[in-house]
Amino acid sequence: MIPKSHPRYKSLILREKIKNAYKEGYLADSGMIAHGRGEAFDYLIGEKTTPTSKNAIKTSVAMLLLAKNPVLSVNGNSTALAAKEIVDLANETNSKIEINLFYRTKKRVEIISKIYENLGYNNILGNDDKNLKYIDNIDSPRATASEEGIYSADLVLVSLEDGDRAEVLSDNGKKIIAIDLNPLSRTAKIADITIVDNIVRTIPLMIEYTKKLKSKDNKDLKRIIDDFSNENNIKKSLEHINLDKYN
Ligand code: PTJ
Repeated sequence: MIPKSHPRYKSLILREKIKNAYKEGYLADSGMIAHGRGEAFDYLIGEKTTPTSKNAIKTSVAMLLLAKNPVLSVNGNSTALAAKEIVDLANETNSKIEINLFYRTKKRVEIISKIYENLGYNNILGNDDKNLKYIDNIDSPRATASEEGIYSADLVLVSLEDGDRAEVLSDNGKKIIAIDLNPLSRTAKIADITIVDNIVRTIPLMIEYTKKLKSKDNKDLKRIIDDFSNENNIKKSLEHINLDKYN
């Protein structure tokens, strides 16, 4: 039992979630290493959503609301940390949810499907092996894509993954939103919008922004996107990770 008074309470609770997900059999063992990497970057940005990331979050929501077939791609880590919020975001933005795993096993896919089902989300994609398609040029099980989901999506939100998938999806004409605490990851650099923030803070804020932006017309949403530069966003995010905080 972690005492609430512990100065690192929030961080320790997230570790518990990650550990439990591993014990329940749906988090990859490497997922614990990935979480540790994320923790280190989160520490450096001060474990708060920066104004820069808030703007990236707002712009992401504008993009989601304008997309024709947006898909939220989930893996073991994102499910362990934010499954309920991901379902709420999918419902608010009319997005689909698709399981896409680097360390894909039948058992992990089954457990993750069940988690979303238990949250009342019955249309999870990416779990029907027989009907999956494969995206060319991805040399890992992450190439899987359901026909009605990632394969035909115009926008894919990827989180807590780094590698070659974002690049290939982008080459296939899809817009990419990445949630990644590491602003220097391959995925972060390729994405159209990179949210350098912890997924546990990002998704609730995306839901808040969706409620605010839903009533705007398309022209206003487009303007938000036109005013955004991901290059500047990443540069500013790097500036937040300055090592002068020791004062
Ligand atoms: O569930 P699977 O089989 O698809 O496997 C998933 C893992 C996470 C094991 C796999 O995608 C992986 O190895 O990821 P990487 O290459 O370590 O990348 C994870 C990225 O997510 C890193 O850049 C981390 O900094 C970042 N990250 C970790 N935790 C968080 C995070 N970003 C946002 N919020 C977090 N809580």
